[in-house]
Amino acid sequence: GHVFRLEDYRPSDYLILETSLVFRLSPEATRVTATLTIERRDGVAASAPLVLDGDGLTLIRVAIDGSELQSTDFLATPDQLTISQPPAAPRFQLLIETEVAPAGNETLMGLYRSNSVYCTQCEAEGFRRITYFLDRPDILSVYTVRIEAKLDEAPLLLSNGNPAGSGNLADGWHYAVWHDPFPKPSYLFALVAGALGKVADSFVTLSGRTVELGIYVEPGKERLAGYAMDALKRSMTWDEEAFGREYDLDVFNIVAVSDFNMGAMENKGLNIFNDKYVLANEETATDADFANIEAIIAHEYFHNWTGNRITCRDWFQLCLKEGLTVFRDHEFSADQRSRAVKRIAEVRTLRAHQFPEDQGPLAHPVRPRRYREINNFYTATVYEKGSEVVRMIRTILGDDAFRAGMDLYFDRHDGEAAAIEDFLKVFEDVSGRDLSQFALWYHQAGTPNLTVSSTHNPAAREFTLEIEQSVPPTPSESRKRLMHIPLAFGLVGADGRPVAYEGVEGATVEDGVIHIRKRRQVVRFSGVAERPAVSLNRGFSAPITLSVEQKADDQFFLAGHDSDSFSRWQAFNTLLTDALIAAFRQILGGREPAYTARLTELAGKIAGDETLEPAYRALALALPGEADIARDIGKGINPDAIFTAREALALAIAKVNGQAFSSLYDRLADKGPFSPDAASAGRRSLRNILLDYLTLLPEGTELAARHFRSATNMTDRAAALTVLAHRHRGSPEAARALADFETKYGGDALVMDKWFQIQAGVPGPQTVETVRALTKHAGFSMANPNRVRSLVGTFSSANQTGFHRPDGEGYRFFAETVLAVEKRNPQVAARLATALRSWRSLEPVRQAKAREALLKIASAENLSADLRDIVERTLA
Ligand code: B3K
Ligand code: ZN
Repeated sequence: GHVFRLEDYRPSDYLILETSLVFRLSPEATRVTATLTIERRDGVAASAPLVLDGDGLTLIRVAIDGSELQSTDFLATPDQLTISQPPAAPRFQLLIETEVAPAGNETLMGLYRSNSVYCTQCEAEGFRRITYFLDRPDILSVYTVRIEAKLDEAPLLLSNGNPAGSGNLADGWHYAVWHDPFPKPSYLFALVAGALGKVADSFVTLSGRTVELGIYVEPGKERLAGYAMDALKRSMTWDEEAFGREYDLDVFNIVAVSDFNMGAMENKGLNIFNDKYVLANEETATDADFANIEAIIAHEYFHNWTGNRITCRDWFQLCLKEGLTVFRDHEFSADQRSRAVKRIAEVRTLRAHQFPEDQGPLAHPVRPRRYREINNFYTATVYEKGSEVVRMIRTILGDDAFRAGMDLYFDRHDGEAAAIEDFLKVFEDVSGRDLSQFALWYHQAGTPNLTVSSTHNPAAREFTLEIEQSVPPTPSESRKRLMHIPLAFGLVGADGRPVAYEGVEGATVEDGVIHIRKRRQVVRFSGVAERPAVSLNRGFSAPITLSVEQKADDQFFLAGHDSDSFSRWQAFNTLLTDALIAAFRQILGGREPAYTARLTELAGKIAGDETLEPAYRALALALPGEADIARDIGKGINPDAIFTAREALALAIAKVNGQAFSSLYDRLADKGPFSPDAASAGRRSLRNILLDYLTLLPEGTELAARHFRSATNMTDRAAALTVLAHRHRGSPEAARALADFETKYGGDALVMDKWFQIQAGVPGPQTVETVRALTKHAGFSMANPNRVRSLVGTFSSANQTGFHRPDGEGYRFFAETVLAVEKRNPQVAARLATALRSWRSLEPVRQAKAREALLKIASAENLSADLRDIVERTLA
């Protein structure tokens, strides 16, 4: 396949100032007439050919300025339309008529049908599946869209912008016209047509304009859209308050569809969502679902400024909109919920998804320099690490200068397609700082590591930190440059208070942040009489790994007393991880794993500490996941030994704290009506993690079954079902609960996803057979991304012992399934295939089997560009 390179960017010879589209919708043969106002860029020779992108298109006709072109005037293939001699005039009108078949489109890119609703997905390069176009994000055009459809088939006709007329046509057809005054790139185009139910509301902006809000869902599901609407209005208010950003059209619409390749899409004024991130009530959605809905509604809405008003010059700049918008949605959730809890959750996600990416064969910089298939770069690195980089800019500049920089960014680049350099420049301009070393965070892949050791000299009253940075090699980047790492820290005294110091040498230290810029820095704090415990990377100020020589006493002390709540959580989490890794080694050495009472008792103390929020306590009690432990071990991974170590620690904690956990569990029972708010969700999460421990003790199965039966919301019901299916697998109680759940929710595909997911996650060698059987279940479909991700995605990326079965059966099933999915939907298949990216860290037997599976995929015939790219990079 062709490799696209950042350095090859050049502006196009032609611009498309205006785009008028007429759709005559029909499932098998939709006619699309595009009339494009084309302008030759200044200085471009009149002889420059006009080359438009297409993808699988059928051309009907082409005309320029009203006259039909003869077949000798152009060259059309399904993937390109070339007009080798455009008119000499600098501006002309090009008319293109194409025909597309939405009904058979299972790629879910371009125009397709989901539950007989016509909808579109154009990012990144789907618009070229609708008409020939300069399908690149730096071509900004003003769109007018007329949609014609049969009234009974599609009573609702939506596109971007504001409504601009509608009416009836002959033979039971009707039409609607939409006009979007804001020039936009083609990837933000959207169309929806069908029979949908509507939830309506309105919002008055800061300057007093009224915006009509609509959320469209499958008819009959309107009552499930209330939470999403509430989240939307809160997002609109928040963006005005936090960033001074007001909404700019008369209407804002959201449509929920059942077949969608990712979470949602920020099309201008017409966001299209995976219905999983819209539909919710207590009966069908867990607290995690509510939190995701809130975050994704906010994320897509925030794109209106970061992505739509200011878009990307080219796809290498994807993080310009994605990293920044993730940062914005993180801040929104932190403000709406608990900042401390949110931060811990973010870091857990980053470590679970981005760290393994950055440490494996698919590692790439936040701003990549090359790609073969852009859809494979919507990654945790671009999104999550991209967000961390924006956060570091704020840490370095401080809140006020950061906000001033953002204001300048909106001011300076509104209406433009910008690059990362433009983004960094506004912060340099407002602060006078030099961010050139910092910019490496965008350009260099890999997770930096800091090795830290400390000494205290009481006689000299000096405390010294020795800090050394390294950045591991990543694919095609073997030599790394030194980074600028903002390391937030605290020196904590025996009373838990900050230890004062008089002076500091060896690094710039500002506002509790050490600026690491060199390979090795010795930071000396003078006037320090007592030896402090050192709390490092507070608030996770930098997305790095730390190797700290720390006394266990200090670590225990920080786990109980660090005033930075993130670092306090981290201290306990590190103690747990260290103990689990030691146990893993004991198990491999044929010994029984052993855990100290000091550790298991601390778990009890945290659980019962009423000064801490319940959600925080729940996060502390959640043991590091099997994959987290594997990542920290690094190589020679035997997932079965990790599983055994982790189960033994859970049991040890349960045994020591059984009584206390049990009475806390009783006290936390929900009283009163359900509320999805963060505090109530936090209490449920603490109670459900206590359940998890308690069911390891005698009569645990009965307790879990009772929890399941008495649950009055999906959070508790799904938690109990998980415990039963995972910890009490094979028990009659587990079988009964699974059957009950299926009977009750068999008709609700989104709820059944949880049922697939829970069974796909059951640890142990038998699960591959269960999952294989479930692919034949009536509720399962290889064509629906949510089903595939729930069953096959969960099995391959969240079931360590099941997927990594030593005989390779998990991998064989995986290879077959990836290839089956690929036939319909290459994008989803490629994403699924990343589950094997860490294959080289496995012990040799599994490693060989995993490689066989990858080779099997690689050698399949007619492999899509999407899947080929992932598999070849993974094997390289
Ligand atoms: N921008 C979209 C993602 C598009 C993915 C294309 N393969 C959703 C989002 O990040 O908001
Ligand atoms: Zn986004």
